[in-house]
Amino acid sequence: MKLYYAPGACSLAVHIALREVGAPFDGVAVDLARHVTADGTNYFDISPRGYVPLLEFDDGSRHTEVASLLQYVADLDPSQALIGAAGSARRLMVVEWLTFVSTELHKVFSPWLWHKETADSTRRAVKDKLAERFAELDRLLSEQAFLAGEFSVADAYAFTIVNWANFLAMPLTTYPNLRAYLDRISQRPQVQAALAAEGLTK
Ligand SMILES: N[C@@H](CCC(=O)N[C@@H](CS)C(=O)NCC(=O)O)C(=O)O
Repeated sequence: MKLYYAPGACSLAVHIALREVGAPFDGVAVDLARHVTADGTNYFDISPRGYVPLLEFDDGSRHTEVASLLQYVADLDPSQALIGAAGSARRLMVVEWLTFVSTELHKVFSPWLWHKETADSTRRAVKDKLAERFAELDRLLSEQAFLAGEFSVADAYAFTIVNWANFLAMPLTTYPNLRAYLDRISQRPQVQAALAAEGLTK
């Protein structure tokens, strides 16, 4: 299996999950500014939308969408510790949070805050929306360590996306529980390994 990724992009969530479940994979870095891989392949020939993450199976089939890939990867572990059994309340909670991160965080940050041409009014509205969502998470995380009980793929996704606030110089100082949550996740050995492999550790 191959994971197409870009350092620090949303693909990091899938990278973390693959390491957490111990699934063998080869990482292929993509330069998203030019949409090429290290060997010069035009990435649009691999991923028609030009997006990471993309998982390529050994039979050549290709699959995208962070929330779907995370469910697939979590199910590779027979214990399903990162997602819960089909039909369980834990599974519903994890999928609920995956959907929340995808629609209320990931696609609020992206593309708006990454595109310099985004109007200031849009930028302000986006930041206000994110502030509401961060405050909600901060309240929740004052009472629990992770989004859905124990660490799950939803936490790998939230960790990846909420950390973009640092890249975009959005201080998280008013969200101490959210900051502690990010620290807690960053200390997991497989998260450290994924960050190191992507060149993101200091
Ligand atoms: N709907 C996709 C979105 C993936 C996405 O936004 N990927 C970004 C990186 S975080 C990307 O590859 N952007 C490259 C581009 O816009 O050309 C998913 O959930 O996987």
